[in-house]
Amino acid sequence: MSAITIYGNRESGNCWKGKWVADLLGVANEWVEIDIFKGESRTPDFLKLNPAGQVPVAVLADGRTLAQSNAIMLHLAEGSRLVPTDSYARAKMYEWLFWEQYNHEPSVAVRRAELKFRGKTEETVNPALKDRGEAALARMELQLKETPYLVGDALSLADVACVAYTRVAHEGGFDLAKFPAVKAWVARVERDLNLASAHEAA
Ligand SMILES: N[C@@H](CCC(=O)N[C@@H](CS)C(=O)NCC(=O)O)C(=O)O
Repeated sequence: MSAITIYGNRESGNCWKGKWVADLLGVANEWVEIDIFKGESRTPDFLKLNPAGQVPVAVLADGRTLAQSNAIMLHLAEGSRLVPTDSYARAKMYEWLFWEQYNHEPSVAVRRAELKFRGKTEETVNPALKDRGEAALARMELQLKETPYLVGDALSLADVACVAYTRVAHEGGFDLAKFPAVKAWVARVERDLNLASAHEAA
């Protein structure tokens, strides 16, 4: 695949996903930092790239644009080892991708954003986010007690999507010690993606 440009924010797990996949698969990529806290994702120029006003956005070599972190990963990883060839395994990967966006990110990532960037405290943050986030981590624990990766024995986009905010879950007040299989999987996937441990860096 030819080079892509990723418009992203360095604090955003959604933005890391496409960068990690491009790096792992050897797709040349350029990163353009967008300061979402200063409104740079709402300027007229940015809205031409993504009318939804969100990062990440990928711009392909021919100028076409693509938003939504999981769509960007899927485009980059088409035909690669990160997408299972077996149709059932591939559908299980999609199951995790959709689940991540509806159940995991809206609790684990949002609680982190509230505490880390929006000035909320353990006292003022929406109390429902903790229960919902822990339920999401428990769902992953159930699977990862059975298999080393979310879909069987091999790394797939399901792992890349779900690890993005799980590896920084402690910044949202979640304790991965309660989810030992998830904790071991985070270390495994970080190794596979050639990432330094986010937990130790914290
Ligand atoms: N479902 C989208 C979510 C994108 C998203 O929420 N982006 C956030 C950063 S993580 C953003 O751009 N926020 C700034 C804004 O909405 O103005 C994806 O997976 O790409």
